[in-house]
Amino acid sequence: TAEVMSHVTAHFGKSLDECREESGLSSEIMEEFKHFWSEDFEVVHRELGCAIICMSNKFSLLKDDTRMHHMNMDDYIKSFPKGDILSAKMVELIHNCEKQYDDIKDDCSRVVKVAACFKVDAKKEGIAPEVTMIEAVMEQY
Ligand code: BOM
Repeated sequence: TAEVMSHVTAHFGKSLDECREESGLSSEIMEEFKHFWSEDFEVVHRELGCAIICMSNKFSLLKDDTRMHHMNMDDYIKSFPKGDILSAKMVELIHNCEKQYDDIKDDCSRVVKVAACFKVDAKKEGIAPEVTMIEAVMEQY
C-alpha cells in the first residue's frame, strides 16, 4: 500500500546524502528523495539512476549485474510495518520494469528508466505515496 511505500521511501531516501558525490546528483535536480513521488518531478536524469544504484548498494538490494536482488529486496520491504503486504507486488513491478529495459547497457541510464517505469506502475496500482505521507514518517528513521 501507499502507506507502507511511504515508510520504505523515507528510509531508503536517507541514504541519498551519502551518494550525492559519487552519483553527481545535484540538489537542483533533486532536493530530497521524497520528491521522487511528486507529480511534477520527472524521473529522467542519468545521475538519479547512479544515485539509486549507490543507495541500493547500501542495503544490498542489487546483484553484481546491477539488477534487483529479489530475496534481499523482499526482506528489506518486509522489515517495515505491514511490509509483508507490499513486498511481493513491489518486487513484481520492479522486475517487470527491468525486463522492459534490459537492452540498455549503461547501468545508470537503465536504472533511471526502470525507476520511472516503476513510478508509473506503482501509481496505476495505487501504491504510490503522497509526499506528505512520506514527510509524516520521516522522523521515525
Ligand atoms: O534494475 C535495478 C533495480 C532498481 C530498483 C529500484 C527501483 C525503484 C527506485 C526508485 C523508488 C524508490 C522508492 C522506494 C525504495 C525502493 C527500494
